[in-house]
Parts: sequence; structure tokens; C-alpha cells
Amino acid sequence: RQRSSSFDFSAYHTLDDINEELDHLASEYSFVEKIQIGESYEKRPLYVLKFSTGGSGRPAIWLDAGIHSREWVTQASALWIANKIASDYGTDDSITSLLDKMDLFLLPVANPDGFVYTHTSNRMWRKTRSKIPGSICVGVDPNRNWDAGFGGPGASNRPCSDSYHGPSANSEVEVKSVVDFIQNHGNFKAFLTLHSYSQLLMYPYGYKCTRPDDYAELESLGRAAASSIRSLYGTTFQVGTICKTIYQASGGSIDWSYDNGIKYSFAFELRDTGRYGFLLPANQIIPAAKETWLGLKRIMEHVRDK
Ligand code: ING
Ligand code: ZN
Repeated sequence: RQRSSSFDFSAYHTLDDINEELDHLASEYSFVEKIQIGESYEKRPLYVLKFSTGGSGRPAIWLDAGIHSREWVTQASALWIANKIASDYGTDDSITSLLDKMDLFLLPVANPDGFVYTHTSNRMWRKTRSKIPGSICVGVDPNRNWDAGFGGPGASNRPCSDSYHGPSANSEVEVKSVVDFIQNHGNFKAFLTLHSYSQLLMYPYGYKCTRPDDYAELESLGRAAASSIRSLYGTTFQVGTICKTIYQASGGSIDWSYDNGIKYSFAFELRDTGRYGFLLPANQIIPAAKETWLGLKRIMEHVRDK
């Protein structure tokens, strides 16, 4: 299908422009709906695109981006991927069969307060923008705030740290809103999250360095997804557990989802490997989104066919 107005997927955008594009996608496609799952600390709406072609209580896939606000290629890729899924339904067999069986929920800006702050004040801001009682420092690392090994190794108890875990698990409303949404839904089969940078595809655990029960299946699916990614431009993604691949990190989202019964829990670290890091040039957004989509699709097909 042709678009009636033009959002430039090859550029970085403000939160307002992104939210406008979510409305546009929802108005353009009958099977796409914009829903609000909560609001941020600074009272910005948390918007999710729901892709559903019918049925009730279908099994579902979760995908979020931008939980760390400075990882701009992730929010941008999420928008490209949303448009790809919407426009390919009905023509691409893989997407069509996926959405004929499962619903997909996509949260493109999981940390909107931080994202606005990266546009207005500090491009390298990672955390939320919540006020910490008794500290002059602001914000909690929202990927140390989930109720999975909370407060353990690889998280900081110092509010000024970029990996500060926060006063308690789910203290950040951005995290709690996703937790409540997923638990109320009750039928998520996959939990996928986009970070940058390092070109990694990781599965649990991060709060401990032992292998998950589903190690063999997750490792082989991860390798298959990495080879789909590589097939497009030769970009290599390392595959493994969080602890082994990057570092021990407690309170992360995919450890929470996995320990709460969502077997297919993966975290992607998109381009690059450090040349530009978080400041990935805009001309790499579409290539990064395209290759990442191939990896995501490989995982989604496996979940669909299980
Ligand atoms: N990396 C992730 C971080 O939160 C990660 C790595 C992923 C840790 C999943 C735990 C769970 O540190 C970046 N770049 O944010
Ligand atoms: Zn991150």
C-alpha cells in the first residue's frame, strides 16, 4: 500500500513527530491500533501499537525500544519495523501468517522522558527522569529496575550512577506499566527488546551466570536469527546469555519476562560496535532496521510455529 503522508524513516525524530506517526499508522491500517498503557514520571503517555487481525486473546509478541533514551537507532528502527509490518501484511507470507495467528504489541519509546531529555539537554542521557529522595541526582536505569535479581551484581545502589537500580523493583512507572500490561494480558509468548550498541543477540540470564533451562533452544534460535541478520549486509551479531556475552546485569527486562514464563525472551544490541556508538549516523537507520527485522522475524516465525 502507498502512504498518504511522509514520515522520513531515514531521519531521527522528536517524540511529538514519532507520536504523530503512530497516529498515522493507526489511521492508515485497520488492523493497527494505538493504545496507551500508562504514563511516564513526567506524565507523557506510553503508547503501544497493537497489530491484530482478529480473534480474541490470541497469543502475543512484545517488542519494545528506547528503554535507554540515548539509544536512538532503536526508537527509529521500531518505527521502520512498524511500518514494514503494517505495509507487508497481506502481501508477505511470513508476516501474514504471523498476524493471522498472533497479536504483536510494539512500544517504540519505552522511556519518553529520557528521550525528550536527549533532544533538549543531554544527548547521552540513559535513565528515566524520576526524582530520587535524598539525592541531587536524577533518574533510575530502567533496565536494572525489573523484579529479577533486583539489586544484585551489575547494578548500582548509587543514584548518581548510570546503572542505578532505583529504590525498589518496579519503582519506575515506565517499567511498572509494562509489567502490569503483560501480566493482565496473560498470553505473551515472546518478549523482545531493542538496545544499542554492540551487535549482540542475548537471552537470559543477566542477573546470574548460569544457563537457562531452555538454553539449547534459545542458543540455536539466536544463532539462526543472527545468521538471518548477517545475510543482508554481512553485519555480525554475537549470540549468548547476557552474562557471558556482555556482562552480569541484574534487574533486566528479559530476565523478568523469562522467569515469568515467557520463554522467548531476547535482547538485541543493534549497530554499531563502537565507531559511532550511540551517535549512529542517520544514514544507517534503515540498514540497521532492515537487518534487525530479519532477526526479529526469524524469532517470531519460530514462536508462531511452536
Ligand atoms: N546494554 C544493556 C544494559 O542494560 C543488557 C545490556 C540487556 C543488560 C539485557 C541486561 C539485560 O546494560 C545497553 N547497551 O544498554
Ligand atoms: Zn540499552
